[in-house]
Amino acid sequence: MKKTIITMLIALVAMFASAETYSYLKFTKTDNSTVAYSVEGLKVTYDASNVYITNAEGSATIALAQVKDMYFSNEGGTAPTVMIGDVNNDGDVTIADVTALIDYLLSGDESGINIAAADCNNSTDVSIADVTALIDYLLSGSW
Ligand SMILES: [Ca+2]
Ligand SMILES: [Ca+2]
Repeated sequence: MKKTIITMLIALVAMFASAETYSYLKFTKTDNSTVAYSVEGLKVTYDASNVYITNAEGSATIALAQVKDMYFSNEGGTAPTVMIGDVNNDGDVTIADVTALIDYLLSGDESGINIAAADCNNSTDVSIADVTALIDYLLSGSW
């Protein structure tokens, strides 16, 4: 029993000690975007519907319903993660993305298209070569 308490205390101390070295408090939202807040002067409060974040840079409010995850990190950055190949933005890379990509190349219509996910061969532009790369990925399972 004593051993358990000591172990818990060490874990707590380690937790606080490491928390002090982190530079950002980050939130992952339900749409998988992330926001980072500097821990400098950080104060976090919440009520039944929102999280209120105040730090040296200002303040922000996030609806609790939008919060998927909350954690400390040393990396800032607010760029949402992009799933390469998920051209139609439905969370999966399938043959439907090939269709969406071809439709886009033929029509030039970006509506409903995640253009950042369409550059499958990482060439910084979207062309027929990305269709080939996407089909290769679907057939082989690797980029
Ligand atoms: Ca998709
Ligand atoms: Ca490309």
